[in-house]
Amino acid sequence: MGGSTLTPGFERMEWPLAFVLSWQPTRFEAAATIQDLESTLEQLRALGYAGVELAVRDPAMVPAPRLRALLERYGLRVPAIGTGQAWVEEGLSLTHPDVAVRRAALARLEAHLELAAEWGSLVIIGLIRGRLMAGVDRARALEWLSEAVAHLADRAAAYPVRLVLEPLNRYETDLLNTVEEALSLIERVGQPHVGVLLDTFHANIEEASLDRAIARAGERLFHVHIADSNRWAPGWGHLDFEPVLKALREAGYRGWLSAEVLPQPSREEAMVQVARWARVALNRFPA
Ligand code: LER
Ligand code: MN
Repeated sequence: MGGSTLTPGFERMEWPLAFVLSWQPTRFEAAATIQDLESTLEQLRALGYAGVELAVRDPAMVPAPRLRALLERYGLRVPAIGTGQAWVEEGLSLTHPDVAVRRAALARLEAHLELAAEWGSLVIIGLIRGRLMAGVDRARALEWLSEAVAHLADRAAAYPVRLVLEPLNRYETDLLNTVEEALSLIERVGQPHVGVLLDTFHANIEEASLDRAIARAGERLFHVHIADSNRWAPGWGHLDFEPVLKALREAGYRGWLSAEVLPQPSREEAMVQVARWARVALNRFPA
């Protein structure tokens, strides 16, 4: 397989499509684990995906040369690397009261930057920013977070790699739930290669309007996660994607649509549904 032949219908797609998988077993349920890497990549390619986004707890666990060879064989790119499992599985957080934990989180993200440089990926700062813990007030947590992001942004500029802050819903963190909050931290950091990742599942919970949130992010919108209201594949919940896609087009968005969905009713069926949805939805609103 490989080459540039696309599944019929994908020629007119405005945004390349990716599917989020977890490199290692995880408790984070919206990233299906790669069971058999090669057959999964082959399936993604056959369905017309252009990329696979990888959730990587620790880059030291990833056999980079083998993966690179497989990505080349199936013509897939890695648009972004998710880092949240370092929090979910190990408790690493950029805003932890213990300085040793904060340093470990920062060191882990430095390793993610190196991997991202090799793959040409964005690095996602999602759950690894942590949440407010006893004895830490919000101002202090945001100060630690902006210092950490500024430090990572300096490192990232040298590769170069871009960073994205992902607003997450209130049930997962109490630090940066909306695009507005992410933008104010980004402004504080003041670096052009730090932007926003909008996840339609989180934004549907936290934003007053998805299309206004996209417009507000504007040129700072570097990456998009798609999932329906229930975090199933688009089309299997009740989110109206039409205003979302129109807003992306109006914002001049040129990044990826990366499906971060529950592996329901199975990973394979979710992969097929995302591809089917993309074919219909994106052709309905051509550029
Ligand atoms: C990650 O992209 C995400 O959306 C969160 O729910 C968990 O990190
Ligand atoms: Mn997400």
